[in-house]
Amino acid sequence: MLQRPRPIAAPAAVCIVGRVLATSLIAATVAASSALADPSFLRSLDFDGDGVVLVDEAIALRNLQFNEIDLNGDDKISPDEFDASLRAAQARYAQMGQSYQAQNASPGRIDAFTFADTDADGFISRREYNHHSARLAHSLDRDKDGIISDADLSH
Ligand SMILES: [Ca+2]
Ligand SMILES: [Ca+2]
Ligand SMILES: [Ca+2]
Repeated sequence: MLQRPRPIAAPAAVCIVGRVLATSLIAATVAASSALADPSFLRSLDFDGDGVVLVDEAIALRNLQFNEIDLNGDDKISPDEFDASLRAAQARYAQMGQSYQAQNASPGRIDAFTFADTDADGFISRREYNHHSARLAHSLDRDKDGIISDADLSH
């Protein structure tokens, strides 16, 4: 059962995050996309708080997250590093009073990892990660106008 986060008296950007999270869960890619769905990440993009984020900016900034997830710097994300990034995301959501449903079931992690590991070698390479960033950001931009807006996420 999907349960949408319900921020109370939240600014527009935070409401967007709730819908991004719900959308991502439906797509079953939320775990691999945790950096993009990260509330602070989206807020950092949405400077004027109008709920609009450029697709290209979302891709570029999510790509930068690779270096944070790749803890040992071998230019690929192992399952352990992936799990660590999920735990960090969960902690950030908890700070905001939101739950991170993808954490509730480990099969969700496995699915998301497998989804991003397109050559199935057991690691998410930088190339695979960047490819997934683009795929995710473009999937959120439903009307394909190059921005992820409130309208894209409201249906
Ligand atoms: Ca690594
Ligand atoms: Ca791989
Ligand atoms: Ca759009």
